[in-house]
Amino acid sequence: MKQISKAILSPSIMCADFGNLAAEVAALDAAKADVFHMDIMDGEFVLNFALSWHDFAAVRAMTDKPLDAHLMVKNPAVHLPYAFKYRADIIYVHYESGNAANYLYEIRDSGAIAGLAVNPNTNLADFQTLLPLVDKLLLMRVHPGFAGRPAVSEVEDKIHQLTQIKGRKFKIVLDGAVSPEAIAKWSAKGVDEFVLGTASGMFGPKRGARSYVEIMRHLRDK
Ligand code: S6P
Ligand code: MG
Repeated sequence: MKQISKAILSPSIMCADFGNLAAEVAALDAAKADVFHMDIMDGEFVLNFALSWHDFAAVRAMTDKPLDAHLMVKNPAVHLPYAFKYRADIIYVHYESGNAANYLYEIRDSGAIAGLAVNPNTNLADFQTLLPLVDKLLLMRVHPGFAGRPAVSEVEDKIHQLTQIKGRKFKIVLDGAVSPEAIAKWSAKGVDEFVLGTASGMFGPKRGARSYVEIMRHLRDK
């Protein structure tokens, strides 16, 4: 069995067609998306606004699949009550937002899966002591804020180092510029989950006329 068949594939909903959101969520659900990746931004941590909690609540009502909340925000304390209220299954706080240990404890206490997200320029040595508090580690392969950005090549070393940790208890998730080739390469090396945006062909011009079922099958066949 190929490694990729075990990978968790998580479409990034900020890339979906918001004019047809209910149909998009239903089609992704039917295509066997594992997790719906929800990018929450505040316009300060990153210079963009993707999804709001209003959007999150709407998607929550449309599917029983797990939803994550990737908090690209300056002050997670303001946002965590919403993540709990709208039953985010997985909650990622950024290391760069500060106070990550406190937030990770709070997320675990709530019963949600505790995720830490790290930007491309953040080194493993900076967040290593937090790893025992982490269920999922999301590595940004692009500078966060927008879809369609190029991969930062220096991140590859960090991914490699993390996949080499013996007895690792947390899952590794890649977000940003996740191409079919990146999925094939890194799933074989032990990366557990991939966020699907434009580089995967799930959304945007690379998609062409393909259905989500076809794309998901193509990515799982890699
Ligand atoms: C970006 C955000 C991501 C994007 C995804 C887009 O800041 O966290 O989840 O939605 O990376 O993917 P791509 O392939 O267009 O970079
Ligand atoms: Mg994201």
